[in-house]
Amino acid sequence: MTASSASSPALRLSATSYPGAIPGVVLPAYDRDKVQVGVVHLGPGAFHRAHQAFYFDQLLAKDPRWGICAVSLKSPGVRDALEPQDGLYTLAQLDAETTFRVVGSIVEVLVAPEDPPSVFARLAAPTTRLVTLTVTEKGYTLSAEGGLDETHPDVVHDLANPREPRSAVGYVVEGLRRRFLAGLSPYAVVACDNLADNGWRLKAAVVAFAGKLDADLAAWIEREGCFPRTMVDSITPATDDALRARVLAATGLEDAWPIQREAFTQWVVEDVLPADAPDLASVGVTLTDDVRGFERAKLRLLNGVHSTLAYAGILRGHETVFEAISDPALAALARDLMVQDIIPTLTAPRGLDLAAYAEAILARFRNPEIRHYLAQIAWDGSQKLPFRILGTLTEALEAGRSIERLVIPLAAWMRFVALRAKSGEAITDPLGDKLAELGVAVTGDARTDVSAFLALEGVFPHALAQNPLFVAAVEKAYAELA
Ligand code: CS2
Repeated sequence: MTASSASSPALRLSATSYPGAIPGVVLPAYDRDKVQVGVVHLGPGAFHRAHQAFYFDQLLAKDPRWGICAVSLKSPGVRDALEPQDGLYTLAQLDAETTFRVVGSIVEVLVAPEDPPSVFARLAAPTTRLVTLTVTEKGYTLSAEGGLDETHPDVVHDLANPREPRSAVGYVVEGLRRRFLAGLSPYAVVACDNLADNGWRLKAAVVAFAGKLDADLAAWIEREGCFPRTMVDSITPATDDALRARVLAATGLEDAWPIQREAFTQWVVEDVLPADAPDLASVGVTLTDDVRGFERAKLRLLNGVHSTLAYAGILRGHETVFEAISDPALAALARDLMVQDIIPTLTAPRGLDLAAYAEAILARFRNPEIRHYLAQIAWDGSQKLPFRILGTLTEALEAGRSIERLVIPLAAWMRFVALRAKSGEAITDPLGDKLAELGVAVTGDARTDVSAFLALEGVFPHALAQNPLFVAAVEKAYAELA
């Protein structure tokens, strides 16, 4: 390296600079100028860029129709980072083998609140065949009972102002309304978040929302709408400066927002997509009529145990998943939960050996190449725990099995909330204010503390919160975590 190149600032990743990336970096294997938008994605956070955008990046090498218009529903951060990079970003796969890939599938980034008409135009375009979503659990605006939460402030707003929506459901409905009026077929809506029966729940919420505006529209969506259920999986820790530096060193190009993930990635989609949908199977997506089996197994084994490690791990002073799973007590808890408590509630999809699957998940948690912060997984506990733990727990109760271990993540979450609140740290959760209040007020007395948490609106279904066996088990676990 010459003295001048050592001191000159690095080139920023962009359409003109990327061909000059350090050899070995995987580059788009297609002409980006020929890519058309066929997919609108709502919520282009790290997971979307690690996962669905990676599959479309491979698909574009075979078929240029499936470029992505990424729509941020709230903040301009992704657009501000990616626009100067012509939508390009680096995906670092950090595992036994490390690879760096420049992903080119996002060809447009819109910030919905700044420009709703452009979002509607994309949604209503005949060429748009797929709308995918990663808006996290809370983005589905569902009630604890699972239907559309009509009291949610964004839903209330969107029903009053359907042409200026804020919520994902509001956008999906307005886009569908325009297609309905134009005599177009609906786009397929592919929910890619960790919710049990994600597509079904979304469809029910969309139909309920549309029904408040126009009964014909609701009937059309009910009849013609395609909302496959999916399972998505790839461990994607948040981006940090260490990753930015690593990506710069490996590619020779500066990237304002690279993404990191493990090598493992899986996307299972219910096999109901229309014939003119992209050929996802050709890039490794599993299309199946048994998505439920895959989705339950992943949500309960991986995410359920992730949340357990997050809360119990933080209480034991750990920072990352790797540290937590290296703690023998937590490793034993994780394995016992999987083998003794969760697997008995699952029905294995054809070809999946649940015991081997659980072991493979534990091995992924032991990946030393990534620092996956427990604090990141701990976010939004009020939204995640119902899907990750309460389903397993309710079924165990119904079957008369022990729930002794299954209540540990719940009790650990309560202790975590109290710890954060009492030290004045923010709790990242849609119920954050309420949780902070509760956490400050708890006294350590298991009976009163647990009863205050179980009374939280929208987290614990009423019947469960009233079940004496459940209440006693949570109290015991809570007392033991003192
Ligand atoms: C994690 C998930 O942050 C979390 O809550 O449990 O993001 C998890 O890493 C992914 O679902 C893995 O596919």
